[in-house]
Amino acid sequence: MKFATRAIHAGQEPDPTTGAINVPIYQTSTYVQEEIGKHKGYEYARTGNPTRTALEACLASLEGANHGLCFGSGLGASMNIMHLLSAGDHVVVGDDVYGGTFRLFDKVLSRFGVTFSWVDARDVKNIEKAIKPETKMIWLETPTNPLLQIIDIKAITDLAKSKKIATVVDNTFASPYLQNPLALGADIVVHSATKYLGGHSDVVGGAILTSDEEMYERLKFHQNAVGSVPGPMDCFLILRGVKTLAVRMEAHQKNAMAIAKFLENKPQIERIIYPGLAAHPQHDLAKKQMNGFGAMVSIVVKGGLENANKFASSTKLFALAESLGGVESLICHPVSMTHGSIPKEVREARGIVDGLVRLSVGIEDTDDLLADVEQALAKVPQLTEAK
Ligand code: P1T
Repeated sequence: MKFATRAIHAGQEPDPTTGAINVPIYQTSTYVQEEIGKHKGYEYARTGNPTRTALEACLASLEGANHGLCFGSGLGASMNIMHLLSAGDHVVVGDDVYGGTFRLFDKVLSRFGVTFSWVDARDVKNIEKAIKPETKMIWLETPTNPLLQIIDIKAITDLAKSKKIATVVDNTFASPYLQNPLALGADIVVHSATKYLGGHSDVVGGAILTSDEEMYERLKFHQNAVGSVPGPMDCFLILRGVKTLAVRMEAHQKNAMAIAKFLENKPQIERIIYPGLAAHPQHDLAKKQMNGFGAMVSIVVKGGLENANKFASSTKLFALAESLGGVESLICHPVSMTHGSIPKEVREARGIVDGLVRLSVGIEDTDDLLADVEQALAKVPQLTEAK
């Protein structure tokens, strides 16, 4: 079956008791057993819940994975993956990642004796150089948050396999509709389901997908043992969102391309970053490993914070808020919002500067979004020289 069909049907048989077309919200914490040791496959809802099972099966199908596991947030899913590691293990991480991932690794996991090397993952040689005897994992995001770098998944997983190192790809920005890292050699895919999977900015969730049996058993053990599972209502909402993922992503990226083209070469803008523009340094790689370019657009406004703020506070349809991937357009200032936990000198060295503004382009009418961006840009003074 093709993607759009799997998004609607995978893991979602009509309810055997009532015929309900949608998987019910099994709002229960426990399940009655017939006699000691005899039950219907569910004992306690941290360990398993049928609404969650349906979501896990659906997402696994969309990523081409044998197994799926869902969590109460994207970071909950990421932490569950990190439980594969022990004190003394080392991880090589692409240096442009969601600020919360940086915080989890740098401020939490480092206290447990796991060490990290942050490298520019656009060049596989940087990954290779950072590998040590104790390296157990390579962690990548692509496209990255917020600079929309494209990382060569195949080149890195080839290297990782030759050294028996696991590769994890955070596929949140692409969604499984646009990119399937397992097919490119990754061992584990992680998603913030809060974003395109849920798609309506009404739920926080996370997911892990893998076809590696041994890793799956360990990840499942920790899902139950550590316990950051999602509730059934949240699983239902994500399942409902996923049904329209294919049509939403098409609409999202059509709008994103229009916005990116409009913003290209505007005098108030120092830099525009969208993988779909021929000027993007990894445009060809994006074409090769993705089925589209996504709907995140980042820009550096000339004049730093002051003008970035003028722009971000002048849009009317693009709401100034964290998060992304919902039907409604959002605008975010990474320095003060999503990436605020990264020390100033570190983030500036990585290109996360005060003038950077990130757009999550929604699925409203293209002309309305263009008009909104145009009127907001008109409020930004045109500087004769960039600060
Ligand atoms: O928010 P949560 O569901 O826990 O997901 C964390 C996460 C993981 N990976 C990526 C690539 C992400 O972008 C996020 C969350 N990001 C935002 C909230 C944001 O505005 O960028």
